[in-house]
Amino acid sequence: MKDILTAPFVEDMKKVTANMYRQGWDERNGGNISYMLEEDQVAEYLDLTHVIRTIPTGFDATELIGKIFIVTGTGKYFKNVEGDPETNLGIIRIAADGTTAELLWGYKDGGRFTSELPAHLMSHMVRLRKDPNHRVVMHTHPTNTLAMTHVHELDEKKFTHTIWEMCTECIVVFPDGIGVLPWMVCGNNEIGEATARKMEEYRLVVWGLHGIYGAGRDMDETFGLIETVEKAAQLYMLIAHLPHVNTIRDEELKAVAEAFGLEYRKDFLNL
Ligand code: 2HA
Ligand code: ZN
Repeated sequence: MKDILTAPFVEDMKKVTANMYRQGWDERNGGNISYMLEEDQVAEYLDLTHVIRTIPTGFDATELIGKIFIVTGTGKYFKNVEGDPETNLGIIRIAADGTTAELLWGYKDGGRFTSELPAHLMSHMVRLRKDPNHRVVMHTHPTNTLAMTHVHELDEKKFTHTIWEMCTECIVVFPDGIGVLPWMVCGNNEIGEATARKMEEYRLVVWGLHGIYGAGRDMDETFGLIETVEKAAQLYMLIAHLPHVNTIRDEELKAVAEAFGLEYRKDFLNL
């Protein structure tokens, strides 16, 4: 059996949490990540018949029975993952009842998965139906994106349009746009269900006055989606109060999307 601390999926979690912390997006215990792993991949490092303990999830994830995820721990700080992955991360498998998580590794201090597990697993279910190669759900509190939700209408069409308008490549990175939820209580099944409903249409979901969710096939893609929104939101916060002399017009956004042969939210442009 190989040493799990050398596993590429543990390395991926260490690198991305450290990077997100350095961006200033994940203060204290802010943010959480879940990454679906292949059984074969995990079997190189862990005895899959050995369950350390079971933890109820509080919701039904029948579609994910047998699936294995590496997930950040509740109350844990992104800044500490790199130095002590076994305390700050856990590897769980959804048990045969669909409502229990079997802990295979991690949460060494008796901890458990993120309080946002409902939003994560419900989003995984929806995204896997859309794309069998989907693997990662990421939640974080990017500063400018969050600032923008204080001063911009929380309307999906208007929010996406403003972000697309900020830099030419936004429409190329997320032609499917950005879903937006109003402020809601976090950490429960209700916000999980609302997030997953948005994931039917979008790989990005903004939680008003809280943060953002991204979904993708790997860490780079998912981080890249969020990073691109955050860059555009930063531009918006830099220019919103200044006279706008130049802008990318809707015909130009359409021209970029067409030049890249993309299916995009045509109804989000005013043409
Ligand atoms: O895990 O970000 O939304 C802390 C959070 C909850
Ligand atoms: Zn949060």
